Amino acid sequence: MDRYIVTGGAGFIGSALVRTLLARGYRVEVIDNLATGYRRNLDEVQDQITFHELDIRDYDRIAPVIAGARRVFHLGALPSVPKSILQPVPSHEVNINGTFNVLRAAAEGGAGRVVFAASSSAYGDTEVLPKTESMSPNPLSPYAAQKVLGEYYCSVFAKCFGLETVALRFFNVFGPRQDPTSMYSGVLSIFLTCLIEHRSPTIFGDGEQSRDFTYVEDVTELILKASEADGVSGKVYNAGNGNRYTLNQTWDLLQKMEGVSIPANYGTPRAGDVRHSQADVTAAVRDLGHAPRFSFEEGLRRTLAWYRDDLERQAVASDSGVTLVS
Ligand code: UD2
Repeated sequence: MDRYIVTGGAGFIGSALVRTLLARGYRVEVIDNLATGYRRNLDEVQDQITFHELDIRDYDRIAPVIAGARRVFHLGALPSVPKSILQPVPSHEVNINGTFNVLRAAAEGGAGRVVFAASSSAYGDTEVLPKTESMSPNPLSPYAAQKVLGEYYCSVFAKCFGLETVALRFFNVFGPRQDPTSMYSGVLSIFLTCLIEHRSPTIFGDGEQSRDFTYVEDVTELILKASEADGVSGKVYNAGNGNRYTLNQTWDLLQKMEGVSIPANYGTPRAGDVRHSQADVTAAVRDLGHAPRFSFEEGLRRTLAWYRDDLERQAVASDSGVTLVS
């Protein structure tokens, strides 16, 4: 049976993709070193997958797993713009050397198409919105530069080594299982847990920066489409929703949804931050059949419900003395 590899499959987007693939009846193998992902993200599907606790920096160990796979979804990365500024070495090693290793393993091992998780941060600040793939990259952080180089490597592997590749620039993906506990966590995971616990979030800067927040299931569907579409190898596509909301609008919306009033705190702007982000999805719709289904509000509702259930699960587990080991 054909094998589908997901690097970073214990992460929040990767574990959602694993579920999407399993729902299609595919045989799924995960490569993850659990640096930022968690085994618990795969809890109820663990019997249906093969889990390889491996680091993508270790070519010799990942190569045999990737060899011969029908599709490789390369989502393994050290995310976060600020983390890449504070700790550029590990993020370089994982995001650049690790990506090279995955592509090399796929090319040398005769694997099928690799779909790479690139980033909307590639654009930096542009004068024009929405952002289209024809704009020149303008990375503002090591993380953004690493993701742009990953795209270049994808296209070069397609040109020079005959490996099929597609890079998708993810635009601020959110949804269930996004880890809210780190200082580098995605802003919506932080906002949603603050909302549930009636705490004020800290907004970095004036809150007028905007993002194209994209619900995770729309992204996993697009990843699947990108893995099968004809005539797209070597190309780069936006994986966004096409809308944008400022952080102030977003926090207001969440308070209205819950019927509460919790003023946010404001802190200093974050280094490396992009001011505005919004995807032009024309090319993804045309070439890949992208069809986002979830409005921002619907995505927020689903994610909020998931965090609420998860907090209750954790409370029950701690009352019963069970330790949730990640
Ligand atoms: C970037 C990419 C995104 C993805 C991600 C991976 C852009 C536009 N987006 O996300 O596509 O690759 O990196 O890490 O580059 N913020 C607060 N308070 C908080 C946390 C964040 O105000 O507690 C702000 C932060 O300063 C930023 C916005 O919220 O302006 C979004 O931050 P984020 O860390 O969720 O994602 P971002 O945009 O760096």
